[in-house]
Amino acid sequence: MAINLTKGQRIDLTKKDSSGGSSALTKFCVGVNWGALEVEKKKFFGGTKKVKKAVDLDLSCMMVFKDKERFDHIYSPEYNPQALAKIGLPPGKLYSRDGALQHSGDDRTGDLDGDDGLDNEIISVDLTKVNPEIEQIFFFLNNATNEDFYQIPFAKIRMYEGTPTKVDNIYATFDVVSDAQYSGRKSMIMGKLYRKDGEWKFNAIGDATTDQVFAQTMSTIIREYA
Ligand SMILES: [Ca+2]
Ligand SMILES: [Ca+2]
Repeated sequence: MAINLTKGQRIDLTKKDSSGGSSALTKFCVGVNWGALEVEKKKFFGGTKKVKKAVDLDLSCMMVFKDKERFDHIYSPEYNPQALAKIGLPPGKLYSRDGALQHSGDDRTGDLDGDDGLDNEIISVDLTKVNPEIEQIFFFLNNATNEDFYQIPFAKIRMYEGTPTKVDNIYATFDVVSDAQYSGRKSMIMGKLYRKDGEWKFNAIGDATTDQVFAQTMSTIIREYA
């Protein structure tokens, strides 16, 4: 049964097999599923009607090396490379340099017709391929549109075995928008994978930050979490 994560919870990445033993969870997906907004719009001849409004959440990832001076990143290649260069950031890409993590691509609307049960942005992880000098992998979420997380009808994070198009076994889930701390916030640090005594573990950080754009979230991670 899937673990229902609460903010700040730390878990081992082990799974029970059918014979009662346990093994390390090394290949899995981290996915985010979210819904578009429904807003009231004034009709021309009076009255209102409900219309859908796209919500563009961006799932990104930052990998921190042992020395905390070198990093690798996954964020949208659609972010303006000139604007990134001005603040010292490399262009976006959808994979990690070691090939261990791969992003499914930018979803810019969320579910327009209600919860489809599928994740809108997914990062596939293979811990066996992670560069041995990388010790922390942060997952974070930014809203590229204007709403705060609390207004979004649903936003759920989960870790599961399978592929971006096929969910085999849900390992852990984390419900983002049910918490009032997300009111007024457009950025959150979801959690981190980290090495401890040679084993990978996960910390469901779940902190909303006051950052407005993803680059600020990255510096918050380096400054306060790495
Ligand atoms: Ca997006
Ligand atoms: Ca969905």
